[in-house]
Amino acid sequence: MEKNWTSLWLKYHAKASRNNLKFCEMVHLDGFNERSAIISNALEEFFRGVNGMLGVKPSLIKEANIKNGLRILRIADEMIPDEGFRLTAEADHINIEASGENGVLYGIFFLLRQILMEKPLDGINITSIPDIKNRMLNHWDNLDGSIERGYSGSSFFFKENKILVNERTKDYARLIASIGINGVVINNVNVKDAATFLITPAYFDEVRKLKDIFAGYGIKLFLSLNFAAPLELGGPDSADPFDEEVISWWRGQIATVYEALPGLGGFLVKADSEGRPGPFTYGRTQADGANMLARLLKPYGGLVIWRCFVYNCTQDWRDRKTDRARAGYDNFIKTDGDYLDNVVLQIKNGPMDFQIREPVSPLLGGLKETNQMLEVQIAQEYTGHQIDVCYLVPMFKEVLGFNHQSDETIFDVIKKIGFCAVTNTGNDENWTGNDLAAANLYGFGRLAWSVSLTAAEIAEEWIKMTLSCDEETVSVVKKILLSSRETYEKYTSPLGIGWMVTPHLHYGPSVDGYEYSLWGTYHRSDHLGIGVDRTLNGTGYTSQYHEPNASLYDDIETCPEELLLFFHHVPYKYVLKSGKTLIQHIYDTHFEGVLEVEEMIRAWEGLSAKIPAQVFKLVKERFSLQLINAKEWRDQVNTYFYRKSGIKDEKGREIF
Ligand code: GCW
Repeated sequence: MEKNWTSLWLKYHAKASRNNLKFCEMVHLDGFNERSAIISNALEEFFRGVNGMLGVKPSLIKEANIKNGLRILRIADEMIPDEGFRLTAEADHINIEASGENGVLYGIFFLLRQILMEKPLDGINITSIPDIKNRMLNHWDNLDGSIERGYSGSSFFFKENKILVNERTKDYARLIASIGINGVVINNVNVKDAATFLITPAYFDEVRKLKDIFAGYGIKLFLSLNFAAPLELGGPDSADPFDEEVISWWRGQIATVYEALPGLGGFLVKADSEGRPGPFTYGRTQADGANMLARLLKPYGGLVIWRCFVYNCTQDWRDRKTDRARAGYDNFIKTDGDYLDNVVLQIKNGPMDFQIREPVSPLLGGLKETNQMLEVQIAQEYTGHQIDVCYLVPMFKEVLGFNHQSDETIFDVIKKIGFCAVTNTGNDENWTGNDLAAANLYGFGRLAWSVSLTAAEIAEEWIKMTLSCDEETVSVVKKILLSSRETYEKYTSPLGIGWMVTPHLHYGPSVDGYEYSLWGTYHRSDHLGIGVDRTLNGTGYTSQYHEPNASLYDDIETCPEELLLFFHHVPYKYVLKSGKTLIQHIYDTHFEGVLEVEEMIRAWEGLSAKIPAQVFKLVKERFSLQLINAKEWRDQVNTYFYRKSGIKDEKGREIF
């Protein structure tokens, strides 16, 4: 198969600096087996990397007394847990110490990263242990090859209801292992049609191949499950988790699955959500549904990851009391403590749905006795479809660092369980549609490994590995990435209100696109003001937070301004802390957003001689689409609010 995909940040091209050569000429293994899958992959990676970058072909030697090389040794896990590693440089060699094979793999990737970034290995002395236990990617890939909310081509896992296993699969495993990912769900959470059959022998052989490839890189494979599978696979005519026939059907099914696929991580389940069936259909709780599966998975060490994206998607827009933002909390809080220990609740970062600005979901950490995993989306469904640049690491850091209750952050809530992202990959040559969108994939993995890394540090690593270590390139691209989220926010929906997007597609503006819909996604603008009243006088959503956040959000004067319209219905003439009225703020930010995109484009163009030609061209093309999008947003939003409010722009700019 001809390789028509890039190597992203694992770009083992010749590097000028050969200072590191003295550490790369030989390898000695102590306490690890060179033939085990993970170790042999780790060695292969090291050989490939240093061969490409430094032109050396290291040999594996038996004698412990090595010179000019790498000594890999096993230590007790009280010193460094399974996935961690310690790296120390001595005069003529480097030690990688780890208690488990994964640690070795991650240690090697760390070394290669240093070389890629042209950093000397001399004097290195670091211990690295992942901050979060499960670091996962969720693919929304369908078996026909399409990808729900995918903007990077088609699936590289599925095509025409068949599973693809090829060299690209292995390269993908290498890429995500290199950033510390240790779990992957390969199919869409909306499990329909052929995907329901992934848990039947029809697919076992191919799923096993995928599972084994990933296992060789320390990654567990998971499948999304159809809760209504019994009905669709010829089992009982019900999916009621209390029905004995249903339970015994699942018992048999799960036994078959684990016999064929030992070591499978478990299942991800979207139930009672957006038309997917679930326990509510039978008058049971979410815990009843999750526990039924968890009990059966327990003997195999499998996890049930249960999504909390459960809300009424057939709402009446006239109804001002029902509030979609409340739904996750209202549906799950009552079940806190009811879940078996191999159940994990997977909760989106915000209470709505991956908007450019949302408060942190009050369910995260609102639950006290339940395993929780944070879900974010790097597929930019509402944040520019990988056409518009939108580096999301700053947002993820805000969420993890959110002080949700005295001295407890979201990171504290999830660190022992997990962090996952809906991924942005597809079979495009560059994997992520826009080359710059790969910074989100890279960034998610690195952040999940080490939450104290700053968004700037992560961006810099990615740029150096992927584009170039040239100072100007690093500084210009870093600036573009770091300002991109705010820029996107400026030209799209203001102050946390969200939505206003083209229905279904979710790219481009349509201010009233969802205003009179069933989806619970309203901005409630009238001639006096804009925003949803979620205070105690409104939908009462603010009461789902702990103090001090509950009061902070409830009071318009203390509510963080970037979330003002999420929590309050605010008059156009309300004066913000900047001294500007709300309406003027809307106009100003929308004009600024477009100017900032123009500025980014100029900055990118200045790098034409320094960026690989194809990347330069493709990103430039995306930027021109982003500019069109930004102008459309600016003009539609400004015009809409000018017409609603009748208030003119103080600066007299063109509004239609
Ligand atoms: O926002 C919605 C998306 C759906 C997605 C759903 C979910 C997979 O528009 O496409 O379905 O979220 O998260 O389940």
